[in-house]
Amino acid sequence: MDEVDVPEDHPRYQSLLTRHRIEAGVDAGITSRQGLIAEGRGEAFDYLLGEETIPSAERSERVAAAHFLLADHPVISVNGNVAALVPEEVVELAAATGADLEVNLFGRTDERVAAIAAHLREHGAADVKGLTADARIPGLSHERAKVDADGIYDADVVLVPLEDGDRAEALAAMGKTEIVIDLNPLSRSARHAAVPVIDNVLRAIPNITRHARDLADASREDLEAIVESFDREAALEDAERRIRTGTLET
Ligand code: PTJ
Repeated sequence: MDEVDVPEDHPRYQSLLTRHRIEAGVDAGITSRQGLIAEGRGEAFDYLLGEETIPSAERSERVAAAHFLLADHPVISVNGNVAALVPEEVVELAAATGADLEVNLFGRTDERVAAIAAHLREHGAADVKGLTADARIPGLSHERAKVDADGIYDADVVLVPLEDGDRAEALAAMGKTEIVIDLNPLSRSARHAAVPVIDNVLRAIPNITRHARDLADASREDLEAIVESFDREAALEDAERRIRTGTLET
């Protein structure tokens, strides 16, 4: 995909680049048309958050990295927006943490699953799951229930970037730890996540990778201490406060 021809000093450079990537994702059969709407919604929240990683999100990102490193089988779930926005970055996160990448779509078609898997391989992924879809998440009636038996179904930690739905609850009911990246702290997924990361996926994925590399030699005890000290309610409240009042936790 070609990047858009926008001068880097344009005040909305990042936003225009992001929109272009989503548009190009739709043209390439990777992103759904609903993905355009999701992007618009995300942008509005990002604008109110100051288009930066707020301190509580940075803490959530470190906790997410610790969960990845403690996990027996971590999986990164990839949808059409994630594939368009951060293909290389999810491949790097998977490499830094030993996680699997699995395509999981709300608007699932075989063509789109295949296009996303090919796109991830072009960006360096060795193995992409989600094509077999030989297991189901209990209690979900839509297409996101379709998962690989040796992928999300078997995972103990699942990273779900960017969706607003009921999968977080269903995965939690299966005993999995769910890390959700979503710019909306009021979204259903964020509110049900063990670790809500209220940040743009463009910043959150590289940040989690950086923390994972930084924690690569940490002991299990240290990683567990990071996980146990996390306050998910405070992370959600802090992001909501920033959006509503423009102020951060003191
Ligand atoms: O590729 P598919 O078929 O699986 O479909 C994916 C979409 C995103 C279309 C589908 O999951 C959907 O419709 O999602 P929603 O209900 O629009 O929710 C998307 C959530 O992600 C919203 O809460 C947005 O605020 C948030 N969001 C949008 N862009 C970003 C984001 N969060 C983090 N980073 C972003 N760049």
